[in-house]
Amino acid sequence: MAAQKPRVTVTQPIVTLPGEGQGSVVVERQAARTEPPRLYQVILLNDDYTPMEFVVMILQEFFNHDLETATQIMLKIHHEGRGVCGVFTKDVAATKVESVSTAARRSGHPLQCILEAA
Ligand code: TYC
Repeated sequence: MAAQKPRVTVTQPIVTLPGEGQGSVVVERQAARTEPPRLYQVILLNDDYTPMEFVVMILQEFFNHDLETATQIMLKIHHEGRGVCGVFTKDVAATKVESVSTAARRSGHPLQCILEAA
């Protein structure tokens, strides 16, 4: 796996020791700069077997879409082969993929759910 880019930049305190300056110690602390978290799309893939109603239920239950939006997303996947269910931080996106995949397997459907960097 590729190395993660560090997301927190911490600037070290600057210390001036006695004898180097005016005989006093100066500590400057600069605020840590936190970059926003990377985001990941959770994507559903089309297949020929999973019932449309099951996909709509998944979009409502796991991604909090209303019935109309869930139906539109399901139809987009059905026609175009894939569709975005939502965008999340990595841990949340990975948990969604796991939960959807488990629910699909339990119901005997081949529905595929993946994540992609946004
Ligand atoms: N193509 C499926 C059918 O005709 C419906 C479907 C939609 C399946 C979206 C998967 O991610 C999916 N029953």
